[in-house]
This record gives sequence, structure tokens and C-alpha cells, in this order.
Amino acid sequence: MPEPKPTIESVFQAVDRAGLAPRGAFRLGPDERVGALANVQTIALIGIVGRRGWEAFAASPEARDGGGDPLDRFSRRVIDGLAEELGVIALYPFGGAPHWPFQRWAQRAEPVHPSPLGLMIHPRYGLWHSWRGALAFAEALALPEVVALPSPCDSCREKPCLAACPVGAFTGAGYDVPACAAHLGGPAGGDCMGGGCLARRACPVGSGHVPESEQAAFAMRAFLRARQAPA
Ligand code: B12
Ligand code: SF4
Ligand code: SF4
Repeated sequence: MPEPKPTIESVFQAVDRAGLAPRGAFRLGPDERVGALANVQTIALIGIVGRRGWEAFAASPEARDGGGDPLDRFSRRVIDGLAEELGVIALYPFGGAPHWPFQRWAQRAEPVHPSPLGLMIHPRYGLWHSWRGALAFAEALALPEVVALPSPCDSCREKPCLAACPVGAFTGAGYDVPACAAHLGGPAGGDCMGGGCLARRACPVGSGHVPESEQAAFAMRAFLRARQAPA
């Protein structure tokens, strides 16, 4: 007898049990079903929101084994495990170009919107969320409708995020990555390195989900290490 079709609710429950955050799901259009996605109809996104997901990582062997890219290795182990259990494909936001368009996908799965920093903003979690992977199903799963909520940036008149970076890395024309990395690696970069990006922290949305210093510092160290690695 064929395996029963999973429901999106059971998939989200499995993600939850694995300690990660379900981040909604969406259907691929016919023109998107090419290459590695040729047999895929539904994509369910998985991530970290606030501390949800981070705690599972912090308790994982990868967090303590001293090896490189611990969060990516943790994500692969857990999400590959879910994919195997469900008989589906796992996709990841990391691992080199060409990148899967997680930010674009996310806008179809949850009420997230582009912010002036380039990061997606969530009405509840603000800028404090990310994606760790996705499960790609051959089946067209029945999905709940995404609740449409406006972008918090539309009604944010002062836009404090744009003024908070000490080196003006957010110019309105993009993100000046070399300026940011030079600041982080220099003597004045301690505040961003220890507590997280000041521009991100200046956003009033989701302020209850600002990561504790250990989580923020981990992300900043990983970012700086990647910027300093030889090309
Ligand atoms: C390359 C990359 C970078 C580069 C360059 C980023 C840049 N702004 O140019 C570097 C290394 C500098 C970088 C830095 C950081 N990154 Co980065 N990065 C990526 C990565 C791996 C690929 C982006 C990409 O090129 N995608 C390919 C295109 C085709 O996909 P896309 O969805 O269409 O993405 C673009 C569109 O969404 C577009 N876009 C934005 N709005 C809209 C609206 C519409 C309608 C459309 C069509 C497109 C569009 O902007 C995206 C390009 O960045 C993504 C992961 C991923 N796979 O997406 C993470 C990602 C974007 N980064 C992320 C983060 C958190 C960071 C950092 C904060 C570092 C950190 N500590 O983790 C910093 C700061 C980022 C910043 N302020 O912009 C998160 C963002 C989470 C969020 N809330 O949005 C992602 C999604 C990774 C993840 N695992 O969740 N990053
Ligand atoms: S400070 Fe305002 S404009 Fe900037 S990300 Fe937050 S809500 Fe959006
Ligand atoms: S980490 Fe610091 S230097 Fe880099 S963009 Fe954010 S505020 Fe600016």
C-alpha cells in the first residue's frame, strides 16, 4: 500500500519536535518546477525565530565539537533526518552559489517583507529570524492561507535602523559589506561583535526577540570569519 500523503500540520509538528521553527509553506508554480525542483510541488521552510531553534543547536554535539560551520552542520543533520523520515528532498540556504532564493520564497510562506537593511522583517519577530533549510515535497499539500499583514517598515517614519550603523554601512543603495567587516574586525567593533548588529538592534519591531549575547556573538563571529576567509 502506498504511504499516506503527509499533512502540512504533521510536517510542522515534526519540525517542532526536532527543535526548529516551522516557517510556513508554499506551492511552486509550473515555471519554477525545473532542474532539482522538477518533481517538487510544495516547499516547507524551516528556521530559527528568536531563541526557537537556537536552543536545539546550542545543545547539539556540533555546537561543541570544535569543527567548522557548526550551525550549518547541525541544520543538515537534523533537516536531512526529517527529509529521510518523510521521503522528501532537503534544500539549504547555505552551501555556496547558486543560492536557493529563501528570502523570495519566504514572502510566499509567511507575512515577511523586505526591510531597508536587506533582511526580511517579520511583524512579530522583527529582524530576529532566519532560515536553516526546507523540505521539498512531490505532493501538492493542502496549505493554510498566508495571513496578509503589512510591512512594519511602511509605518516606521524615523527608520532608526538606517542611522544606527557606526560606519554608515546601509546607504539606501545597498549594504557596504567591506565597511562593515572592517569595523567589526577593528578596535571599535566590540559592541556589534558582542551584542549583534547595531542597525538590527535599532529596530523597535520584535525587540522582545533580540538574541542573548551568546547567540548574537556566535552569528557575528561566523559572519566575520566568512568575510576574512581567503577567497
Ligand atoms: C549571499 C548572502 C549574503 C552576503 C550578501 C548579502 C547581500 N545583502 O547582498 C553577505 C555575506 C554579505 C551576507 C550578509 C548577511 N546575511 Co546573508 N545571505 C546570503 C545568502 C546566502 C544568499 C542571498 C542571495 O544571493 N540569494 C539569491 C537570490 C536569488 O535569492 P532571493 O531570495 O531572491 O534573495 C534576494 C531577494 O530576496 C532580494 N530581495 C529582497 N527583497 C526583495 C523583494 C522582491 C520582490 C524580490 C523579487 C527580491 C527581493 O534580496 C536578496 C539578495 O540578498 C542568503 C541565503 C539564501 N539562500 O537566500 C543569506 C541571508 C539573506 N543572509 C542572512 C543574514 C541573517 C545575514 C547577516 C545578518 C549575517 C548573519 N550574521 O547571519 C548579514 C547581513 C545582511 C544584510 N544586512 O544584508 C539571512 C537573512 C534572514 C532574514 N531575516 O532575511 C539569509 C536569508 C540566510 C539565512 N540562513 O536565513 N549575506
Ligand atoms: S527600524 Fe523601521 S524601517 Fe528599519 S527595519 Fe525596523 S521597522 Fe523597518
Ligand atoms: S554589524 Fe555593525 S558595522 Fe556592520 S552593518 Fe551592523 S551596525 Fe554596521
